[in-house]
Formats: sequence, structure tokens, C-alpha cells
Amino acid sequence: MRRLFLVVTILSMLMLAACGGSATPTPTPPPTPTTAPTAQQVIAATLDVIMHDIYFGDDSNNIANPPVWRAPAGAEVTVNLDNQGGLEHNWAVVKKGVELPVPFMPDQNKDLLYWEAGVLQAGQKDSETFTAPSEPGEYIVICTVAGHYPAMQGRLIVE
Ligand SMILES: [Cu+2]
Repeated sequence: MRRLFLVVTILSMLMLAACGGSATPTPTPPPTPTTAPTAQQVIAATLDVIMHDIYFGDDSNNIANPPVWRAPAGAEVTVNLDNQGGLEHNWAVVKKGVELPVPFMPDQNKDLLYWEAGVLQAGQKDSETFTAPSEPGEYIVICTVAGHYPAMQGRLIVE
């Protein structure tokens, strides 16, 4: 009986030492999530732009029915441009909230643009990349070639 008491006493002392005796408690690690997030997530978007004389996309009435492209805010955007027209065309995102002059003059009004792909010759294809605006909202897209806006326009929705 005495021997059993001794064993129980030693065991409890050992347990106390293991649990509470340590001066610097080791923090319990947080539970490991089942799906670990990647170190850096790159949000990307690809936009297809078809250019005609003188409108974007399928509907020739860009004023009443402007084509819409979408991109997440701050995303790396790849723009695949295809000029199927017989004239030069551009695809340019206008800064948010600016008043666009009619006609848009590519030389004088460049500072109103957030980004432009650059002028494509008739029949030319090109791929360009830019970083989408960090501010969500609706951005006007225009062709900067003199006289093509407002006939040739669209919208970039930043989400
Ligand atoms: Cu154009």
C-alpha cells in the first residue's frame, strides 16, 4: 500500500513537472489549415479586343452599346488586340472621372489616359500588358485615333 502511494506521488510530480513546471511556456502552434495559401497570389486577367472601322467588338454601335471588359483591381492584365479594320486603331483606358473632349486629340489629350496599348496598323495583331487601376469602378475605353471617339469606345469594369 505504501509502495503504491509512492508510485502515485512520483507519477503526479512528474506530470506536474511536465505540464506546469517549465518557466517559459511554449506557445501552441495554430492549427494547420487544410489548404495552405500560396505565398504570393498574382491576380491576372486576359482581355480580347477586336477592332473594326470604327468600333470595338461585334456591335458597330459602341455609343449605345459599348463593349465591356472586366478586370480585378490591381490585376496583371494581358490585352490581346486584333485590328480587323483597314484603319489604324488604339485601345486606351481613360483616367477615372475626367471630362473627355470631343474630338479626342491624341497629342494634346494624352494626359487624360490611364494606359494605352498603342496604335495598331490595319490588320495588325498585338499583345500588351498593364496593371489594372487599384480603384474599382467603370473606366471609359477609347480609340485615340483622331475622330474615332466617340464612335469607337467601350468600358473597363474594375472589380
Ligand atoms: Cu480607331
